Amino acid sequence: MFYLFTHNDLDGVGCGILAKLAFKDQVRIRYNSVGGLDFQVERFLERAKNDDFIIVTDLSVSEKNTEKLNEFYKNSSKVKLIDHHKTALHFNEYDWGLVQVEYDNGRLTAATSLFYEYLIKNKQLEPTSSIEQFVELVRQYDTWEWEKNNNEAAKRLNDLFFMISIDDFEERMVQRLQQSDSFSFDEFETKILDMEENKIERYVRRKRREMVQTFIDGKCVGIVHAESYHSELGNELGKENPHLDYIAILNVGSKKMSFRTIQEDIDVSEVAGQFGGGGHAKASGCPLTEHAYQLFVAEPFQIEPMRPDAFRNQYNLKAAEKGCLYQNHYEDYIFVYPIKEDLWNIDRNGKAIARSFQSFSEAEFYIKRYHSAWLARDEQYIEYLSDTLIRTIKEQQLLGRKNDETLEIDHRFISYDPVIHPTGQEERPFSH
Ligand SMILES: [Mn+2]
Repeated sequence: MFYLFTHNDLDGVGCGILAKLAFKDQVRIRYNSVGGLDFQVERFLERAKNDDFIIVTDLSVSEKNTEKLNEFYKNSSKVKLIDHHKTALHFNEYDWGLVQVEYDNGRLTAATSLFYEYLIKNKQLEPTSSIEQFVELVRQYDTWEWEKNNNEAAKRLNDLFFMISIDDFEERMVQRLQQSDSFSFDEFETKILDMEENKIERYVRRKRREMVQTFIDGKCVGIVHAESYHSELGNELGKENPHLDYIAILNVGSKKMSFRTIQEDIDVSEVAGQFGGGGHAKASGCPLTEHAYQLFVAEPFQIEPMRPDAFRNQYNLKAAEKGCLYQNHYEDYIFVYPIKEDLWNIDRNGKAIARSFQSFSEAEFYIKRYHSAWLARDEQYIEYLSDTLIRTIKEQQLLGRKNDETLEIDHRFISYDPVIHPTGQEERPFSH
């Protein structure tokens, strides 16, 4: 009998599906969390028979179990551990360890892809194009390569995995891969995936209006409270707000928070590390400690959420040659305009700020990051332009009055229109 101990995420269950395809009813599979594996392996080793073959995929065993597995291997040669995590590379010291982080061409491996190649090499599984497609979707999802390649099917496979039970998922996939020439979702799966996608979209749209931005520890952070869809939320908010260093997603109920970034130079595992958490450079998490609560919940509580940029404008358009207007909660009017090619200025409440920018996006980055402003609606833009125009005319008139001689008077108008004198008195220069 084969015994497979594997992770309970998509990559781990991918290995389970391959094992079912290869060994049929000659395999027992246990899906484990990272913390639950060692107990299961230990229990197995207490009862194992000599002809049992134990395979561990996508997870590492403890030092103690490593010793025990090595003993078991010496007697039977029936042990294999296959993993793709850097932290597991030391298992390669053993004959039964197979740990590889990336392929020769630089692409990242997944446990499912390594296990697939292992089974084929051992002639325990016939390669087919549907299995190959499935394995590649799992690999792309597990390594985040799907994002770069915009591989929606990989993302949807993982969504489906979380929408139905592991048993149901395993059964569906095994059947599909045995019967179909190429991998695709069936009608039912497509339907529930579409529904889920709409639901996520609505959720993200709502959350977008709740995000506040502030500086914490010198980093510009977007903060949002959410219970679910952290990946989608972090991703969308990050892409929409490139002026933010990272997004913090808080769940006060479970006293946890997670961090996401799309910035090359930001490592959010460092941020999580400060509060006793960890993770990857682009996605991490930590407990919501009292200190973190102060910084991320209590202090930003007064801040009004950022508003999204106006999106139905005809006149106030980003990067317009005639300039465009931004607004914030402090009632600042921020006007961005080019003064020549590759040189943009910003006026804040009618005063030019002390520096200029080499591109519109650089100027916008500054406005959003340091003034928490959004693109104003057309109505505000027109009001701003007309106010500015009137003020300019008035200023010129005041100036003109001071140098009366230089002012050219058009008698046709003046004879009809009363003129307001700078003293405030109305005067009619020509009485008839
Ligand atoms: Mn994995």
